[in-house]
Amino acid sequence: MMTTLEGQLQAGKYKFAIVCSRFNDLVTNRLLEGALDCLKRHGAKEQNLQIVWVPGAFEIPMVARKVAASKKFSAVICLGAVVRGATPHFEYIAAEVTKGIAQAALATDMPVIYGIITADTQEQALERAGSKSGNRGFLAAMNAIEMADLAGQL
Ligand code: INI
Repeated sequence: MMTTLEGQLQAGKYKFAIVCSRFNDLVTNRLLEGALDCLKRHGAKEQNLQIVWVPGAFEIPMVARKVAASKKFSAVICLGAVVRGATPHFEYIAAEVTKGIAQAALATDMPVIYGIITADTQEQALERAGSKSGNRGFLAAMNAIEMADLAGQL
């Protein structure tokens, strides 16, 4: 008989850490609001939520990995905004945070969710943080709930 595994969107029994970067905080505060809104609307309890601030997206992977390795949480949600400037800085930061988040998940066997906006302009970033094109923080939290539940079944 065929069996199917999939995570349910019920957050009540899970603990979540949110690693959020302060750089571009006009955008990241909105991502954080979206993530918290999603978690609470899906039943997460306030006492089971931990927010960890870091200076910039570059710092997210190391902190996410440490938080994931503590095994105190069911999933770690990473929120940041990398906005293109006049220099190649953007490419370096975007590449490192992307690779680092994947490594944090693989190294700890823990859902570490990628809620990083990469955009050409701050306007584009804001569009993805709740103004025009949804809120990537909300979506990241939704993915975290599903993955926390799926990981529990594996
Ligand atoms: N950090 C970001 O989160 N977003 C950016 O767009 C960004 N840019 O473009 O410079 C950025 N830089 C800071 C970086 O993440 C580190 O905090 C800093 O380099 C110290 O390690």
